[in-house]
Amino acid sequence: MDDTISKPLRRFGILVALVVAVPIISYYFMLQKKESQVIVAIIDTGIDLNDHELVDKILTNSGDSIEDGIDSDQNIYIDDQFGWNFWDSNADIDDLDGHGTNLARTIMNIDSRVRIIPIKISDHGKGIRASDLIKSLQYAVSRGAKIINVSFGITEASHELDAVIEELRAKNIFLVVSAGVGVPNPNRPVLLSNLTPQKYSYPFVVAEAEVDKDVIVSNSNYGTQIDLAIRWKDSKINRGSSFAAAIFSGLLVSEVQSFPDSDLTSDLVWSRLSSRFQGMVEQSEMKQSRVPLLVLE
Ligand SMILES: [Ca+2]
Ligand SMILES: [Ca+2]
Repeated sequence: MDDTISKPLRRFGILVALVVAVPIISYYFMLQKKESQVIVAIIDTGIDLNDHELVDKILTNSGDSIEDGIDSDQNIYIDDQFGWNFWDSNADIDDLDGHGTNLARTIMNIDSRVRIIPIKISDHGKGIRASDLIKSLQYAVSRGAKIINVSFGITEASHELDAVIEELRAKNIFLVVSAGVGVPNPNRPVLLSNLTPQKYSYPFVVAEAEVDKDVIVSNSNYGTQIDLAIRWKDSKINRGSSFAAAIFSGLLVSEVQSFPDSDLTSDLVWSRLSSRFQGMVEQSEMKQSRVPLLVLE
């Protein structure tokens, strides 16, 4: 082969390859970067540390990632490399119950482009204190959460929570809350105006709709606070409004992914999702107060 022709040709070929490849590779890494940006805090029973798929999705706190007994980032939580356990006041966020783990799996099932902050507020969902809810929400904000999932409600109220909820609103951090079933008796639904944080207007309060009837499940708590009901048939997702909330958190992840560089407000996200509503459903205890239905296909 004549080297005087092939050399410039080879160089030209390499140049073309670079011109084509570099933007593709950059775009790929840009997508990877953006796709890992939606931070979801799950305030619940923690996360199963044996579930490697989930553990890979936990957001590491780079400011205090070494277990050395030193609060390196001086946020008062010692060695909070993953999250914090407000129930036991330590950094152990392992889930002994399974509820928090299943919430995380549900969110990932809807959209896996997440980083999770596991915040443990109870071992088995009982005895949750308002003061810990406040600290949990503040912790989620400090770690950069865009979405906070709260699949429980408490009867203890606290005016200190008003300011925290207002902070979430001001910062466009979405708070997703389940309607839940009766507290303390799951068969005796309560008015949501008696439950925290359901009674606030800012959170998205999500209920579970019956699979085959246009009604919210009969043991659901009730009130005008419910923003929507979700219906799903997928047997991989547990029943209960805890998981309706997690589904909605997952849908919000997708919405945030669609607006990676903007301050997406709850009003905008609501108007975008409302195009997917499929009619209205009744509440068993308050038939005059119907809510929009979202069906998970
Ligand atoms: Ca710390
Ligand atoms: Ca440390």
